[in-house]
Amino acid sequence: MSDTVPVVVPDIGDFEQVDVVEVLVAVGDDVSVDQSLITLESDKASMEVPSPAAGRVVEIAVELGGQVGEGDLILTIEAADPPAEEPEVAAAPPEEPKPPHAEAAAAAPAPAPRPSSSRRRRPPPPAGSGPATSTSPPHASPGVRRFARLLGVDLTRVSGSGAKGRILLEDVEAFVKDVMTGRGPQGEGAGIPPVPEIDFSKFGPVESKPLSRIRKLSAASLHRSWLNVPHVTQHDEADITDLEAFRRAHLHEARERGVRLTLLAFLMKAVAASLAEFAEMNSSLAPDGESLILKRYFHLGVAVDTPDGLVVPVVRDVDRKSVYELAGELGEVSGRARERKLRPADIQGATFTISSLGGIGGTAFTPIVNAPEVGILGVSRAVRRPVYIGAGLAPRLMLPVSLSYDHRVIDGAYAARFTSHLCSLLADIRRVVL
Ligand code: CAO
Repeated sequence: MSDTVPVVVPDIGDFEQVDVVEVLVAVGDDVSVDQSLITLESDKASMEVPSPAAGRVVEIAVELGGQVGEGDLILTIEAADPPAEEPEVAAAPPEEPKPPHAEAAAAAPAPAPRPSSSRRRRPPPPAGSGPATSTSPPHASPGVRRFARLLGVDLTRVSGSGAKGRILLEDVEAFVKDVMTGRGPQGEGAGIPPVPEIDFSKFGPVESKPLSRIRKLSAASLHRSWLNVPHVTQHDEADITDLEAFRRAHLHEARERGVRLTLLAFLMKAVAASLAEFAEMNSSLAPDGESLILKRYFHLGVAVDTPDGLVVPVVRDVDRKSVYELAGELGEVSGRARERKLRPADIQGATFTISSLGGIGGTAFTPIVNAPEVGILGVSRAVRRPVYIGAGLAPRLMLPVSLSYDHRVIDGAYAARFTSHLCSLLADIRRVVL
C-alpha cells in the first residue's frame, strides 16, 4: 500500500521566511528520490529542495513567488515505496543553510537543501531533451540565472547536466569557455540553435572515422566565414573556345618546359587582371568595419583537393608572372599540398581565391568566401554547346563561373560587372595584356 508523504521546508538557517522562486513539479508528476521539487531563495543564497521519496505529487501547497518558513508544507507525495530514511546529502559550503534538524519528523522533512553549485556533475541529457531544444523555459536556479545574466549567456543555448536537464553553474561556465575558445558546437553562442545530437546507431550500423587535422582546420575556417560573411553568388559563363584552342596550341611547348598547361593558369591571369580593374574585389573590410583595405598586390589562393581535405596554397604576384610560370608553380604547389609538404607561408597572404571543380564536373556551385577576403571564384566544367552568334548557331566551349562575394563590401552590380569583365577576358585572352 502506498504512503502519503508530506514534504516540508527543512532548516533554512537564520532566515524566518524565504521566497519560492521555482516550482519544478506539478500535481500528477512522478518524482524520484532526490529530484528537485522547488527552489527557495534568500538574499544570500538559493537552494533546491529535493524529494525525500519516489512517488507521485498529489498536492502542492506552495505558490511561485510566495514565502515559506521552516516546517511549512511544500507538497505531498503518494510514495511508491516507503520514503528513504537517509537520503544522500550533498556537502554544503559554509555560508549555506545547515542540514535539517533531526527532530523535524512529524512530516517527512526534505533532505538538506542543495546549493545549486555544489552538486555532482551529471552527464548531459540526451539530445533533444535538453533546454536548448525544448520549448519550455530552461530549468536553472536563480543563482545560475543571475550568473548567466551577468555574462550575457542565453540559457536556452546551454545544455543542463543536472537532474532533468537542469542547468548548473558548471554548465554555464563550460558554455562560456567553449564559446571563448571557439569550440562551441554548431555556432553556439552566436544565437544559432544547435543541431540536435542524434544517436544514429538507433537506426542502423554506424562507424566513427576521426577527422583529419586539415579537415578540422578547414571546417573551422569555413564555418567562421559562413557565419560572418553575408554571401551572394553571381553566376556567369565565359566563351573559352578560342582560349582552349590557344591552350591546346601551346601544350607541346609547355611540356617541353616541363609544365602542365591547364585552363587554371589562364584563369589566374585573367582573374588577377580583373582584380586590378575592380580593386574592391581585392580588398578586406577593416576590423572596425569603417574602411576597406585595398591590396595593391595580387596573391591568389587556389583550392586544392587532397586526400586529407581541402587546402588553399597561395600563388603570389600572379599579375607579374607568365602563364607558363603560373602553370609550373601551380603544379608544384598542388603537388606539395597533396604530399602534405606545404609550409605555413605557402597558405598565407591570399587576396582572392579560385576554387576549380572543372576537372571533376558540375554546372555551378556556391563557394564560401575565404574571409577576410571578399570574393572567391568557383569554376565548373566547361561544356561545348550550340550558342547563337548573330543569327546562327555555333558550337562554343562555355565555362561556368560562380563568384561568391561578401555583400557587406561588394554590391551585386559590382559583382556582375566583375564577372562580365572576367568573362570578356577569357573570351579573348589577348585583352589581358592590354
Ligand atoms: N572544364 C573542363 N575541363 C577542365 C576544367 C574545366 N573548367 N578544368 C580542368 N579541366 C580538365 C583539365 O584540362 C584536365 O584535363 P586533361 O587531363 O585532359 O589535361 C583535367 O580536367 C584535370 O585537371 P586538374 O584538376 O588536374 O587540373 P587543374 O589545373 O584544372 O586544377 C587543382 C588543379 C589543384 C585546382 C585541382 O586538381 C583541384 O584540386 N581541384 C579541386 C578544388 C576543390 O576541391 N575545390 C572545392 C573547394 S570547396 O569550395
